[in-house]
Amino acid sequence: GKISEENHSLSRNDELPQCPLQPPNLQGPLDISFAIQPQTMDEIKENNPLVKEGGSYQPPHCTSRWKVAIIIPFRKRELHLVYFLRYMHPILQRQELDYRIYVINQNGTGKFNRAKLLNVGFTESIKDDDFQCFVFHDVDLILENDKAIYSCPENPRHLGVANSKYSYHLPYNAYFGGVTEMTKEQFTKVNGHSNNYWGWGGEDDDMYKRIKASRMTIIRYSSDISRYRSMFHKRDEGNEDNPQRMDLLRKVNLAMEKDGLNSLTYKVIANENYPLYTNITVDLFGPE
Ligand code: UDH
Repeated sequence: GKISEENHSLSRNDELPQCPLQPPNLQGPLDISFAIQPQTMDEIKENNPLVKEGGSYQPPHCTSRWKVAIIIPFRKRELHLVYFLRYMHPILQRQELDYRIYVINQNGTGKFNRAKLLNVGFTESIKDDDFQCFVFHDVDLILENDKAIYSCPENPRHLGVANSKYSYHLPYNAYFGGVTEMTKEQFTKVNGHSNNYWGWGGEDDDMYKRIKASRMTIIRYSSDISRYRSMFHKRDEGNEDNPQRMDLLRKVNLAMEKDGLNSLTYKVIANENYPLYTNITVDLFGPE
């Protein structure tokens, strides 16, 4: 029955030693190219035999120190997702994480809402498992150095420090975009992301303000390891500049208590375990 199965996996886990603080198989700087042919999902699966249905992994020889949900906001970026899975699965395994990849796919053609998708990913993933921390990860960014470990941080961590799109420089000091990581406690303390940013821009600055208003500091790895290569894309349909973002940003400190995880409404259209990731297609109830 179910109970004895659970007991079995628990006792097996208990016998494994904790993974070392420094994973032994990290490679450092990585060769990332988008010029090479994309692989098929079947090929990527073959190259990652230990990844389980739904896109999860646990190190076979040790108990991971960190249980991490990777949350990807998504709509119509299939090719980016192929490269993401191809490059990121091996990196996350070398980092000896206990992880699962969630693709949160916005249904329909209405205005895109990146931050609300991230809130959905958080809310849905904690129904599956006891994740300790959450990496909010754009699909078009690939880590170029596996020493930037996606470990659960003691303070909210900005990972998208050096991005090829910005000539590997932080565009501004208060930048909190691209890839970020927060523990469950940190994320719930700020009431998650805002749900009100429809279209492009501002939602990452909003989160920066929430963190500051909650008296937390932001940490970063150095730019030589927290490096990302970004995949080229044209402006997406349905993600035009949001003209309201400046107004919204002025009111973060007042609004954050009522706008976030505690006001999140959505409808799950599909929740599917694919071989390399969990796909959650969601209706966000957009303004149009
Ligand atoms: N995303 C999708 N589909 C979309 C839009 C966004 O999957 O249609 C996701 C994807 O994970 C992407 C992330 O949301 O990596 C952020 O996308 P973005 O297009 O908002 O951000 P990016 O910085 O592009 O990649 C900016 C477009 C040009 C900006 C010009 C500013 N004036």
